[in-house]
Amino acid sequence: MNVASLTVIVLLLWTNMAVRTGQSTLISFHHRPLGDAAVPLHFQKAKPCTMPNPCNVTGYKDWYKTGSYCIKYFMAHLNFTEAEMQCRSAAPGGHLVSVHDCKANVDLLCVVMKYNAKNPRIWLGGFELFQTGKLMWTDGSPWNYEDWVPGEPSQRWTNAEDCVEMNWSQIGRWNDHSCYTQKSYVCSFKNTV
Ligand SMILES: *[C@@H]1O[C@H](CO)[C@@H](O)[C@H](O)[C@H]1NC(C)=O
Ligand SMILES: *[C@@H]1O[C@H](CO)[C@@H](O)[C@H](O)[C@H]1NC(C)=O
Ligand SMILES: CC(=O)N[C@H]1CO[C@H](CO)[C@@H](O)[C@@H]1O
Repeated sequence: MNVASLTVIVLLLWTNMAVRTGQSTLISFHHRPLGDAAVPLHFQKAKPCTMPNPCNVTGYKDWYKTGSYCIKYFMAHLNFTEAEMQCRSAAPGGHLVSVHDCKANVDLLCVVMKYNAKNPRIWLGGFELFQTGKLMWTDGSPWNYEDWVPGEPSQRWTNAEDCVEMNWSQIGRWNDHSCYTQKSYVCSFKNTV
């Protein structure tokens, strides 16, 4: 195989990967999270899970359907606000993902592990409202389910860690973390079909 065809194959692979993950730049593949890089990674095997079905909405068939939502993993590392803004432009009615039951949490984790099992920390759409201890979702849906790492959220009523991430320390569980840190994220929109 000559250099030219090898280059084409590498480019094709990359394009494919970029399309699959919704990436538009190469940079994010090398981007390390800021601030939380010191957390040791001990990879535990996620329990086998069944991938949710594709989202049956034209133009969003690379999203997955869980409950009444369609969700998609994005590998780029963004801070909480940027990630929410990106979700709003990714789909009509798009927001960072909200989670309302155990099944949805498992589906969500399954999608994340499929795309990035090595670094599965993601933003969820949860945040604490102005140090009140009250947690909300960016999509405005009710806060009616939670699955915290034991001992978390550790910074309620402070402004240190006001945003909710999944898979710090325990697979599939939630932690409050600084909204300024940059992580991958999952977007969702309500599938009315
Ligand atoms: C997907 O949507 C189309 C059009 O709304 C419908 O005809 C089809 O049965 C749906 N497929 C699945 C698997 O739900
Ligand atoms: C997120 O990043 C944007 C752009 O760099 C910055 O303007 C904003 O203040 C940041 N917000 C948070 C919460 O980190
Ligand atoms: C990046 C990260 O925190 N990954 C964690 C995901 O969950 C596993 C299982 O508990 C942890 O070991 C990883 O540290």
